[in-house]
Amino acid sequence: MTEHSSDEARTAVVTGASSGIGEATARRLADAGYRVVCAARRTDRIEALATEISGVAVRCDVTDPDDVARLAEAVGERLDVLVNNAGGAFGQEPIDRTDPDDWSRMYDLNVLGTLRVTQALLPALRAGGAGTVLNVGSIAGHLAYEGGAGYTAAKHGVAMITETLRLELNGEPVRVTEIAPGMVQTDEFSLVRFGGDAQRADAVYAGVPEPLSADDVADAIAWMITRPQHVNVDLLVLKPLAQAAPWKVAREG
Ligand code: 8X3
Repeated sequence: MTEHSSDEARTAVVTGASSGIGEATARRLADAGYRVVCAARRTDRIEALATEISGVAVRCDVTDPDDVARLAEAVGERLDVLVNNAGGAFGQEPIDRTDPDDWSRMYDLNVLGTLRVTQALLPALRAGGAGTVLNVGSIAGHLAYEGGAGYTAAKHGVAMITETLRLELNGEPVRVTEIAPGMVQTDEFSLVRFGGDAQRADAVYAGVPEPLSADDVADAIAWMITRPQHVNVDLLVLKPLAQAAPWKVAREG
């Protein structure tokens, strides 16, 4: 296995780094000694974050192949870690009422976004000699829930990218891993899902004693990444104590 010399900073790319799990992961990886390339659409946020953690900000919308090509250019020839975090849900309607346009957007963002960035950065991960691809999936990628089909379909797609890539890279020095969080309370996930309806978004977490925080997930991601390179955490499912399933949450009050 190729090892890096101790004075050479390892580099990690985090997509969707402007908020939530992505931002928290960028901070955790910087704490762990990585030079973090913070990629997202909102340049003001990633520039502030990059300044704070001595990283680099690269504007990147993962649904835009030109942006992804520019990200790969900014990364250069060698890369150690890719965290495919950019993603999200649009809508939560039953199948008989769900909007196919929401499904297209979710597939483009979650599945094709992960594919585009992975394809573009895989050469640098291979060249680094000790790479890791970590896909931020969801419990929605491993089960079904009512109203969730568009999102669960997309996250199942992410899970299959993870599984397939691990098979295809077998024998190469690149780990392929997935974290599958359940209920995580972030500023934006549910608000985006419900098109800015704060009441609907707040109801998701109502009475839940302690949903996961973005930092709880980032902590687990950093743990997965900082295992010795021969240890591949295939899949880590992370839920708050109060959640047994998407539809089974112990609420107070
Ligand atoms: C978010 C978890 O249960 O809302 O990825 O689908 S869930």
